[in-house]
Amino acid sequence: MAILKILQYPDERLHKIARNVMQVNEATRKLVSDLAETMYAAPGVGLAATQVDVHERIIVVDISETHNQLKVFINPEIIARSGISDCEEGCLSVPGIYETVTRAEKITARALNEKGEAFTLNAEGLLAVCIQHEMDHLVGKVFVEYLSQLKQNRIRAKLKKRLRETM
Ligand code: GNR
Ligand code: NI
Repeated sequence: MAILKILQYPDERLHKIARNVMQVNEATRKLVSDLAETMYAAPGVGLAATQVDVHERIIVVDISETHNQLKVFINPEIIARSGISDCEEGCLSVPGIYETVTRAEKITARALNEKGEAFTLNAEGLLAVCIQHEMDHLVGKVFVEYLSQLKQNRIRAKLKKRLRETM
């Protein structure tokens, strides 16, 4: 297991589009376990492979406080969505920034697990928010892109300044 480096916004690599996993194998499972370890160490409730500069459609989510409800989604799709809900979101790639984003309230996701088996999951609340947030990462979208251009510019300037100060 290894803790991987999380890309920090604004890094262009966060905007790459991930490709599908063709075969779920040992290398996939190693990456999943590293993603989980990196998410728990951060700590965060989700992590997408994109955030560690691996551009494959893999996300991990665990919204439990006890860190024992890991959910792995390989090649995830949202096959149904309903309702709308506002949630204050944060992102491990955009540290210290919390903003409200509007998303579907309930979703049905379909994906493969770490054994390569297909499953579907109904989610609502934080779990639904988190799955949508992570799936956005796989298509190169960071949550701040839902905000006004003015807010995005401010966030970018703030994080660039912070990066300079810590180098
Ligand atoms: O740790 C995280 N918390 C969070 C809170 C509200 C909405 C979404 C998230 S996901 C985030 C981890 C992360 O950046 N995943 O990509
Ligand atoms: Ni994120």
